[in-house]
Amino acid sequence: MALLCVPLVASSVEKMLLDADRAKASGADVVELRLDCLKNFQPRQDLGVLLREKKLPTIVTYRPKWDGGRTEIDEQKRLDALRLAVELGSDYVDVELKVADEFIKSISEKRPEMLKVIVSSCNYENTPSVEILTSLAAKIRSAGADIVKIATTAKDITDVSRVFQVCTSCKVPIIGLVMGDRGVISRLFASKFGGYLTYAALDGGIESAVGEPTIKKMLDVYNFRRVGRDTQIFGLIGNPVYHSKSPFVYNKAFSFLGLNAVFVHFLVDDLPSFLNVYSSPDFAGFSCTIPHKEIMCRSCDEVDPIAKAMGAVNTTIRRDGKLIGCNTDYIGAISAIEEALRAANIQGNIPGGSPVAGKLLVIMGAGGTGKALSYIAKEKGARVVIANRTYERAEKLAQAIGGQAIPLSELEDFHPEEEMILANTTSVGMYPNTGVSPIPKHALKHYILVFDAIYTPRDTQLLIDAKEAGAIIADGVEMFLRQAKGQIELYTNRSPAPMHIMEEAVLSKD
Ligand code: NAP
Ligand code: DHK
Repeated sequence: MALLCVPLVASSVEKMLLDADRAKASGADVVELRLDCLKNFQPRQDLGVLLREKKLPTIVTYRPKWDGGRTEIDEQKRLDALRLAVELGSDYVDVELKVADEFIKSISEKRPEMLKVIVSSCNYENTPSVEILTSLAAKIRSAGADIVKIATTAKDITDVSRVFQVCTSCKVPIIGLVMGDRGVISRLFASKFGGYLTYAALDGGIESAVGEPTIKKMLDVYNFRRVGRDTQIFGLIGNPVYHSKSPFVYNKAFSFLGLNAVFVHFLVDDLPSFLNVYSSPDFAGFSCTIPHKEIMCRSCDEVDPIAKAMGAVNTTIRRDGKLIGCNTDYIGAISAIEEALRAANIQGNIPGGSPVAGKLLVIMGAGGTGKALSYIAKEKGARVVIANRTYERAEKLAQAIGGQAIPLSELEDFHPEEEMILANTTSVGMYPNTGVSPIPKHALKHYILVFDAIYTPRDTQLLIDAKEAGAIIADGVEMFLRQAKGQIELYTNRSPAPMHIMEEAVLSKD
């Protein structure tokens, strides 16, 4: 299992010691002293205190400015400080490949038995080919590394697969890290693909490298300690995607069910390329969100007939080497709306049928969720109007389901009837752009019920306005739980899904 290391990047020794205590309390296995972050660093005095007080195995790193370090440092003084760290009992030192040979020779006389030298190579531009990375690992090894460290930068999430390949085949301990918000899975899956150690920030906003999740997220959201070589991987594909609570909620369900599985965020730019690269059985299934549901429908090997009719897939499972697509959004959305109408004793015009039957349902949005909801609402007897920013998409969807289209910009003056139902399936009002609504508040008085698919935040501006306008509201958390039920039962092959665990998780403030 990979070790979890927290880099300490404080500018004073006192703060670094406090952070070291917090890192231990947060569950770190190792801390890294980034000496280049210290202001007025006094090697003998400061290293003496930092290493005498150490409560966890410690890596001493003194990154030079020419390799991404924070301060200009005289090279000899820098290497002297690293040699002093060895003398004072550091468990590891991290030294750059460029100076590794000279440094390792210089400590050979008085090298403590327990010391491990990490020889690192950082690429802040890109992630080279497997061939280049493999020869780099060999070069680092021949420089005398006890632990090979290769850090690269992700331009696309598929870059990480090359570092996974190198880690899996490396014959000595290796740290493989891909920096950037498209490289996060290199940290989450370090234990699965043979990494010796990975890094996590102590607090948000003080990452030592871009895209470095906090240790709390690694442990509480991504179940880092439960990931091993045989762990099944699931995740949500999207862009944006880090707003989603699915990983937090689904990993609670996996843990409750005792499954060796993990669910993560996949920040994906190009869906076909992602699916082509991460096509092994290890990648057991994907949820899908903005903006990939329609492309996912065309990318699966087989698609459930309802999802195919909608042209949107939000759920995929790998079976016998095939990616099977279906849709749980439609059940999630329509049942949230129907539940709210029934709770208000509002019936439809078909005895015993859906309360939306006969009603005019105005759907804002013509993307994956808009398609799913309009399809099922029509099936249930509602009259559907599609309002969308890109009018052509509204027209195309309205034609497909036998409804009416209207430009979103004209919706505020659209009220042919009273007692209409309004549904938002646009991403307007979703974190981090909260406080905005896709429709002016004054238009809401014409609606008996307003639904918002967005669930981060739960109380969107649209729902706040709708409540004040006196409408019944149905929120995205209700939809999330209903669509999640179907996904969890599919991913775990267990039924019913542990809804009490999932509801507690989605409503928790974490
Ligand atoms: P999608 O396929 O990308 O569709 C996005 C829709 O939003 C499109 O109709 C798009 O209009 C519209 N849109 C985006 N930005 C806009 C803007 N600035 N002004 C007006 N319209 C805008 O996304 P999706 O997968 O359907 O998801 C849509 C939303 O529903 C997301 O917020 C997602 O988180 C949420 N959702 C929640 C759940 C849940 O479980 N609660 C489930 C599914 C979806 P154009 O066609 O003009 O681009
Ligand atoms: C959002 C969607 O669009 C759903 O279809 C997914 C996901 C869940 C989310 O976690 O935000 O199934």
